[in-house]
Amino acid sequence: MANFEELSKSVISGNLAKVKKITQTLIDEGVSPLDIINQGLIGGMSVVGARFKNGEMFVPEVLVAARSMTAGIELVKPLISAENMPSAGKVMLGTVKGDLHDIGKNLVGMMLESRGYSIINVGMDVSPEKFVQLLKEHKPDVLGMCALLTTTMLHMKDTIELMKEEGIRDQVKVIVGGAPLSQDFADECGADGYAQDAGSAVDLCNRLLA
Ligand code: B1M
Repeated sequence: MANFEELSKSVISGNLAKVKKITQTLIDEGVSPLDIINQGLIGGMSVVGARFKNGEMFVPEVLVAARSMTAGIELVKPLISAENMPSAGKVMLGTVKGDLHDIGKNLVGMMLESRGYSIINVGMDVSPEKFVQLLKEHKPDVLGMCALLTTTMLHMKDTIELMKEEGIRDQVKVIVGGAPLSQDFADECGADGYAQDAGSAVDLCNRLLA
């Protein structure tokens, strides 16, 4: 019988084949997809984060771990999306200029998708100009910006300012998220809301679009 600890350890060691195997076993055993993500896959990635911070793991190892976590998420994703939820709105998600972290953003997208939102994922390293162009093109109900670096989170404010200049700020709700952010920062940069994690991002979108 597979367990979350074994799954977390496989994420930490970047053992993609084992992550897939254990994830599939957990699915077959009827374990909740959200528990597999939160307790197994993200649990492992949190340890990777701590070790990376302490200099016990390095970028290539972190990347391999991140890839294995994503492979596990890909297996679980169809099960979450299959939940019978009504269509809720269109959300555009992107990581801000200069920032190449996309795991959390993709997770947010997946959670939103599972709750019936349609997602336009515009990727990483998205400049304010590009965001504005894409907003005009796709006209989403919500723009969700993500940043994982204290240096890049400042581009959220730049993007919102440019949206104002271009006269499109009132046409879309703006939410922000990412590990270094806070509600205070979100207020300061003029966002409509801040979500600490993927589950809260769903609640926030539900509230903003109610
Ligand atoms: Co980077 N990195 N990284 N990294 N990396 C961090 C963020 C860091 C905290 C590590 C550390 O030092 N402890 C640190 C940032 C320090 C800071 O600014 N305060 C850091 C650094 C310094 C760097 C580099 C500069 C390292 C270097 O090159 N010297 C470099 C920068 C590259 C760049 O972006 N220009 C870099 C590179 C990388 C990799 C490419 C190797 C890789 C990213 C791979 C990828 O994303 N495809 C990577 C990783 C994996 C991490 C850590 C280890 C893990 C991040 C992650 O994916 N977490 C991270 C350390 C850590 O977080 N402990 C670290 C799992 C993910 C599920 O969580 O993204 O927080 P998170 O998302 C959560 C919430 O924040 C929230 O919901 C998610 C799920 O609950 N959320 C939102 C996220 N986005 C949201 C959006 C929303 C709402 C909620 O609405 C729109």
